[in-house]
Amino acid sequence: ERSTSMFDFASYHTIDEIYNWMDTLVHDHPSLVSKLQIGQSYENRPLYVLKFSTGGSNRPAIWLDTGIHSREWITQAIGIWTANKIAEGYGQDPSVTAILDSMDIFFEIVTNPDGFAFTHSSNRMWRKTRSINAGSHCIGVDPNRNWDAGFGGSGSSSNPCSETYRGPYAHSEREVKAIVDFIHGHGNVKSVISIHSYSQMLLFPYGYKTAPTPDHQELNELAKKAVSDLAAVYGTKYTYGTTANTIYMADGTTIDWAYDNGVKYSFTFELRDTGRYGFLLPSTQIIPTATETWPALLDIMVHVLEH
Ligand code: ING
Ligand code: ZN
Repeated sequence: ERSTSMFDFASYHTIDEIYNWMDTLVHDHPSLVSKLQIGQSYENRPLYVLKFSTGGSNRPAIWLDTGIHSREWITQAIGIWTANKIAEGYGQDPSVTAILDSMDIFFEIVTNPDGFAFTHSSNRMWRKTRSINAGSHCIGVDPNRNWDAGFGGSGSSSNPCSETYRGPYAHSEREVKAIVDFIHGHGNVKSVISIHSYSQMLLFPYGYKTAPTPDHQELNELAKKAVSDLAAVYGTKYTYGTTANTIYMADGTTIDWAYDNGVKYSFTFELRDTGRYGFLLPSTQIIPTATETWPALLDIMVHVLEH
């Protein structure tokens, strides 16, 4: 019989396995977890979001996404582990219980399904979407340069063959537009946590300019606490700060769009490692990475709850 207790969290999985697992999670936690479809990918795959809610109507919400860059396999993998941890934590873990007693969590695990399928079938290192670019033989748009936040600046490319191609216009990618429409339609999203790999960093706005946000001090303090609690688990060291100052200038990113659209607590994790394995992180590191990231995620979610 189907049960999440039978699922192998310590392995990497295909999209079919992950989509089946989502149904199992909903089946095992019917009063807490439901599955929404927020749109379709370029190749017409469903864009699924897990909703964790104990009731109310349009409660303040936290948005989490993993796998917007398809080759960052550790992110979808910890997405599965983390979604299970949330589902099993309600009524058991005091922080999870407090969060879900007054807020909802939305979790998109396979945020770029076409790219993810392609990393399994053809090219393990595929990052972008799989949309056809008019007038070019190169495929795909960088879905973390496609958002309407400083779109078209120097931290992205106008060349369709580039890994950071921004696309023909902001929100040209269905996978991005679906999230934009969802967050705008919801209207009460307080936090966006967009999970990438690799580099071991915790980033917050801005990436399209060097000016600090009005909330810089609060976001910086929260990031400092989160990386400290992450390091306390196995000693994994993260740097933290604004995208522009910590990694590089990048425009059209998820978290800058979220912040400029009223979502104060907007963060990106860059998970393990720092380059030894890079995107090809061994599956033996899935559970350790998920385990150490969890207290950092909880720090952010609890802070959102208390503010
Ligand atoms: N790195 C991110 C990228 O899109 C990033 C870094 C994250 C920039 C969030 C801006 C905002 O380039 C990877 N590895 O994808
Ligand atoms: Zn990425």
